[in-house]
Amino acid sequence: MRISKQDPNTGFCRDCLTYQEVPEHRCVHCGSPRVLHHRELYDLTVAHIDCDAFYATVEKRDNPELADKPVIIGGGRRGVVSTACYLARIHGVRSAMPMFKALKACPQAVVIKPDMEKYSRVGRQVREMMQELTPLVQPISIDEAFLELAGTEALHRNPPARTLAAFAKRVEEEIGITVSVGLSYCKFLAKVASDLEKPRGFSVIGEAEAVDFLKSMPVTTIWGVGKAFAATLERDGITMIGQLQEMEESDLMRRYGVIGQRLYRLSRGQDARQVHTRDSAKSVSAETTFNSDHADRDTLAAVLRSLSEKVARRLKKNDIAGHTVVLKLKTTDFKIRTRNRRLEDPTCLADRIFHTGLSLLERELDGTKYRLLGIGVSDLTNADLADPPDLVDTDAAKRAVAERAIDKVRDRFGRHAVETGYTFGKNERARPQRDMDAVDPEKGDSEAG
Ligand code: TTP
Ligand code: MG
Ligand code: MG
Repeated sequence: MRISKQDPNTGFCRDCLTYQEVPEHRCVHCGSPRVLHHRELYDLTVAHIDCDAFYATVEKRDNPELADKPVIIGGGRRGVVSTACYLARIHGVRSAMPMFKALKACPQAVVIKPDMEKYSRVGRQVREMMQELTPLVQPISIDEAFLELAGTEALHRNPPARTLAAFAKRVEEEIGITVSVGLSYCKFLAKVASDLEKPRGFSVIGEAEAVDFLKSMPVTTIWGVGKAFAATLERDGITMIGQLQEMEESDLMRRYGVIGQRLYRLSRGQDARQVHTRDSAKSVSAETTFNSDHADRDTLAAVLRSLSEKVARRLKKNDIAGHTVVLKLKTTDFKIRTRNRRLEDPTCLADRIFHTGLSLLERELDGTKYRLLGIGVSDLTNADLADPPDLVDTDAAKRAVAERAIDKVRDRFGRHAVETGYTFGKNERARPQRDMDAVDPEKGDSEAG
């Protein structure tokens, strides 16, 4: 489907946006080497935009003296690197590295404590600018989002590719930071593309070359395949996407369940996920008021488990997931305590909701008696980004697979066909549960997950 009258042989310069009739190496107008050419350049509409070394770039913007210095953002409570500028990365500094190790690799680095409020502000500015391109912006984190630009060419009088290049230029000029753009026909490859040429990158992956391109990439390129799951695959002799491309769908599904099906499709560049806007105003939760007050862990954990399952069931039914887990407690003197934790990835799994809720609950077990317990998730997103196979640990991944299996049994035989150790025989303790759909959780202690 042609979406523009542009000749596919025509490229354009990312610096001055001048169209280039012949695939010259440098721009005919400004001499910039940043000229884009691609057979499908004017057919592709799905973009992923990610800011370059985000926190570090913001700090460099605000202090020109740092421009030529290696900068590391981090420290604080956990003593790890949040991010490092590209100069520091040359020395091997990486996100999540312990700070002492980072400083061993790059002793001359300037270390700056994160200023989250500032980064949120800048992230919001970038997002607002994205929303001027299209209403279909799906934020993924503080510094990145997917954008669907189909149907925007009349508005911008430009094909999506050129609109995106103009956007990157505008972010540099008006906000003072840089972004990288990935353009493709699906979300998976748009995300892969945005990472290919960082910083200030603009990469295009078309339909024609997708399978070939993926063939030589490591399996970790696939969204959700992190360290733990990659190790599982490696044990089975699979390290490259090309190997997945040669496997049967049934074989992959037999080995890895639903994740196998995802591997089958993504390895072939098949990704039907749409760009969705995020509805962050709502939450899904369930709560229970007890017949008598409780302070002991076992009782509260059992109730928490069954409430988590209820929340998860509702999330799954609606194909949504929550990024933040919210625990709510009411003491005997009617004081409400809410505790939040933001997860690495959104979840729709009872197991993750429960375990996150339990760790929040355990800190409140100081002998206080509670008359109400609630659990929920907020920051709702579409379920397609939820629970990547590489959950924090392999045990959690196994429990996730088990949960999917239990869901299937329950779908067929009813909710009580399977009871877990935590809920078995304990459902009578509580009064009928009250649900609170679509309610904003009260603000409570917030902490990074
Ligand atoms: P990323 O987009 O993953 O990384 P980045 O923007 O720093 O660098 P890149 O150019 O590769 O995109 O994350 C965005 C911000 O999130 C990052 O600037 C700091 C923060 N962050 C952490 O605090 N801890 C982490 O482990 C990671 C990966 C990111
Ligand atoms: Mg980034
Ligand atoms: Mg990012």
